[in-house]
Order: sequence, then C-alpha cells, then structure tokens
Amino acid sequence: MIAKDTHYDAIVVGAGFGGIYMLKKLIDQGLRVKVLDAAGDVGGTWYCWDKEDLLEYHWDEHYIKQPQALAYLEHIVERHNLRQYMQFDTELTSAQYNEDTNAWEVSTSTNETFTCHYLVTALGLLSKRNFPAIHGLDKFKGEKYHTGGWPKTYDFKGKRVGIIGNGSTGVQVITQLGKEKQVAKLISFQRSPQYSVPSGDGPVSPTYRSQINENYESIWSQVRNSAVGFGFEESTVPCMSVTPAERQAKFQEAWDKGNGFRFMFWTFNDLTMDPAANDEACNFIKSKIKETVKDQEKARKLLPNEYYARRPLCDAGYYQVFNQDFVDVVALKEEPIVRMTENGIETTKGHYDLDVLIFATGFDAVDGNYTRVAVKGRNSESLSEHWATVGPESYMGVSVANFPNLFMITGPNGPFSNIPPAIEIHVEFIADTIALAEKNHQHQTQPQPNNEKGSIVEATLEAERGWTDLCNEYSKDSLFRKSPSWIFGANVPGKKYSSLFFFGGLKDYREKLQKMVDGGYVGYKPF
Ligand code: NA7
Repeated sequence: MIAKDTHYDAIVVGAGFGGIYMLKKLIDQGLRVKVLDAAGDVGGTWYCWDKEDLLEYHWDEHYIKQPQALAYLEHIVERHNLRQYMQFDTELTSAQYNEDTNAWEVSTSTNETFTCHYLVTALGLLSKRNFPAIHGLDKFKGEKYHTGGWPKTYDFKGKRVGIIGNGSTGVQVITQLGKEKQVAKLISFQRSPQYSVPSGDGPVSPTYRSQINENYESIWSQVRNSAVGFGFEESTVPCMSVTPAERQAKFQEAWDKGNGFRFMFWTFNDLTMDPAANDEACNFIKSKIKETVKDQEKARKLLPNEYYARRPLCDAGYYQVFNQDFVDVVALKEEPIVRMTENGIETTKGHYDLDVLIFATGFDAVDGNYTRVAVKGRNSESLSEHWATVGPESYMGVSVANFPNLFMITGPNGPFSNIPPAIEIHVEFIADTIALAEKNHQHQTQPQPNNEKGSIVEATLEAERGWTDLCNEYSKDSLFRKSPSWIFGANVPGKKYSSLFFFGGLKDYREKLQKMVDGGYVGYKPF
C-alpha cells in the first residue's frame, strides 16, 4: 500500500530552468507534483515562457550575468507561487522502477523515500563537475575553486591566481579577473588554445528593448524554426562560393556584431563541415589574435592549432587582457603539469607559486548526472548498465527503453542548440505526452493488460537504437567529431567517445518529434 503523503503523480528532479517550467505545466494539468533539488534554492539559467512578464521584466545588458539570471528565476518562482512544491537540500540518490506497482521509488540524501507515477529529470546538461586527473591534486594548500561551484564573493586582491581550463568558462573567468586588475598574477594553464570572438555584449538600449517587446512572437517563432536557436538566421551560403574579399567582409561583420554561434553559423553554412571553409574561419580569427596580443611569445601560445569545431566561444576582451604584464599563459603541451604541490603547480619546466587555483575544467556533460545516481528501470537495470555498450542513448533525447514513465529534459541525443529553447520543446512534449497518457488511461473501458496500474509510456529499444543511428549519421561529416570536446564525451578520461547530440538543428528536431506524435507515438509501446 502506497502512503498517500509520499506519493506524487510526478516528481521532477532539478529546480532550474527545465524543472520550474515542467512543474508549472504539470500542476496546471492538475497533477500532484513535487520538485526535488540538491541545492539550497532555485537555480538555472533564464526564462521565456511567461510572455506577460517578459514584456515588463527589466534587464540591462545583452548577456545576463549570474546574479540577474538567479534573481529572475527567483522572481518567476514567486510570481507563480511555485516554491510550495519544492524541496531543497534534497539530492536524488536512487530511483527504482517497480514493475508490480508501476511506480518509481525515489530515495534522497535526506533519507526520505517517495513514490511517483512519472519521474522527470531536469538535471541539466552541464552540472557534474569534471576535475583533471593531475598527480597530487589534493596537495595544494591554497584556495581552490571549480567554476561549477563558484563562491558568492571572492577576494583575490594581491594574490597569485592559476587557472586550468580555457573553454567557455575559463575564457570568461580569465577576462573578468584580467579586467578587474586586482590579482598580483594570473596564469592560464592552457592545454588547447581556443578560437574566441567578441561577445558583442553591452547595454540594452530602450529602442532595442521596444523592438524586442513588439516582436516577441516572431522572434520566438524564428528561434524555434532555426537550427541553433540563437535568434539569427543561419547562413545558406557555402564559404568557398564567395570571393576572398566577400568572405573577409562577412567574417568582419560577424566579428563586429559579436557572438560565437553567430560567427560559426550566420557567416557561412559549412564552417563545421568543410575543412577548407573551416580553415578560412581559423585564419581570420588567428589574424585577430596576432593583431591583438602584442607579446609575440604569448600570441604564439594563444594561437589555436585545431579545427574551429567546438562549442563556439565568445568573450568580452579575452585576448586583450594578455597585454598586461600580470597576465600570462603556460602552454601545457610544451610543458605538461608534473604534479600539484602545496604551493602551486610544477610543470616539466619549473614551478609556479600560486595562492589560488581555479578549475575551469568543465563537466562530465549530458549523461554524467545520470550515471552517478542509481536510476534503475525494468529488471533493475541501471542507466549506466543500459548505456555501457552503445554509450548514452535515448529515444529523441527524452525516453529510454525499459525505463517506463521516465522522462529526461535534454537527455542524451537531444538537439544541439541554444539550451533554453530545447528545454522548452522537451517540457512541452513531456507535458502533452503525460496529459495524453492520463486521458487515454481514464477513458479505457478495457485497460490494456500491461497498464491496469496506470499508464505506461515507454519507448522501444528498436526506436532508441534507430535514433542513435540517426544521430551518428547526422554528425558523421561534422568537424565537431574531430575535436576532443565534451560534445562527444571526449573531455572526461575514460568516458566513451559517442554521439551525445542530434545535429540536425531545432527545426528538424521539432518536425521529427511532431511527425512521431502525429503518427501515433511511433517508437513508443501503445499507451
Ligand atoms: P569545457 O568547454 O569542457 O572546457 C574545459 C577546459 O578545461 C578546456 O580548456 C580543457 O582543455 C581544460 N582541461 C580539462 N582537463 C584538463 C587537464 N587535465 N589539464 C589541463 N586542462 C584541462 O568546459 P567549460 O566549463 O568551459 O564549458 C562547458 C560548457 O558550459 C560550454 O561549452 C558552454 O556550453 C557552457 P582541452 O580543451 O580539453 O585541452
């Protein structure tokens, strides 16, 4: 017998962007819902489904910084009175599907157990921190921070700061600390130099804001019907089809407007597919690095030597900060780290004394959050076991075969795009699917033999494998496959190199999802 006060129609794990929207959708559908989150309060990135609020909510700059993003989330939670459904400081430790009761049994770090009919994970793609495998990592006696757990306040005044990692996060941290001019020394311990373009950040003018407010519908429609979902039209022009002068002009225009995704996808349509086109983009950015960084030795170290085919970076003056004497770069491929010491980092060429060490070393992305907790489906098979041979896979980034009534918001092989629009598409699909499952179940005069204990929404293994094959097919010619980044799981030692995203773009993804629904949930067992 299931105790009433610990049983929910749905439990949503994670109170970030996806979890909050999922909660709102499901309570509006009349379900009894609980949200669990390991953190002490709501978190995530930002919001767009509340159009009325969007028209009035104030923001200063084009890129929302962490405090504003958090304030906005808190505001939305208050505005919709959602906090009452949330339980914080409560980490999901295990979830087991019970075939007899058709319920998920959820255990938490607070030693509580709950049951639910539907389990929705809104764990985020990028939250399980990745630490480098460096000898003596724990030896360092100074201050240590991972950017995924950045302190609310910090005081690095007069300190020698080392930072490992120069992806999206490292580039931002280096730029910010370089501009603040508080530290005595800032050293980037850089393994792979990256291509970064200006972000184009700046104040939001009243004219810009009113244009946005007047065009919300068309802006969102364009976003949802684009490939990467960043609010610009992706180019349809091959890079080598124009003259060198036209090419240069287009790159320059993108450079002046700012934003990494714009540079990669708005300029030409084949930078991530055609090596010759890619080379043109590389050369353009490299020329900017050489032009910006005055010290020849620093410039040499900062020049990338791989394809421009990772998550495109942008910055607010990254290369410029290296023109200050207190900012330096150590090329780890020329002098690898030997070990961490009590006072800093020892490389093959010497010792660097540090007071603060920052790890901007990224995340065990996409599936990392799922494999660290025991989520077990039919026959007690865990997700880690399910994914052991083929790699992390799912049906359309949402469902996993043998894991009935489990829904993942942005699970493995979801669309590679701006994340908030992808989250919205998933949340809306999950909410509609649950509504349909509930309706079908209530209206069945003759319940199906397999679901007299409530609806069962479950993808088939065949559909899941088919989707994985499609994802591999879509990415097979992408230069992203040739770059060792988190997008294919290449950043975590020992992690299987596999497709983690659907590369067909948001529009194509949405069309496939709709076609699947219109065809009567093709790839799902009847529900
Ligand atoms: P990323 O993009 O995964 O970057 C991690 C960085 O850390 C990258 O520069 C790595 O170098 C470096 N790294 C990782 N391990 C090591 C070791 N062992 N030694 C030296 N350097 C290392 O993480 P971010 O947090 O910047 O960004 C993740 C996503 O979050 C981002 O794409 C956005 O979408 C938001 P490498 O390049 O592997 O040589």
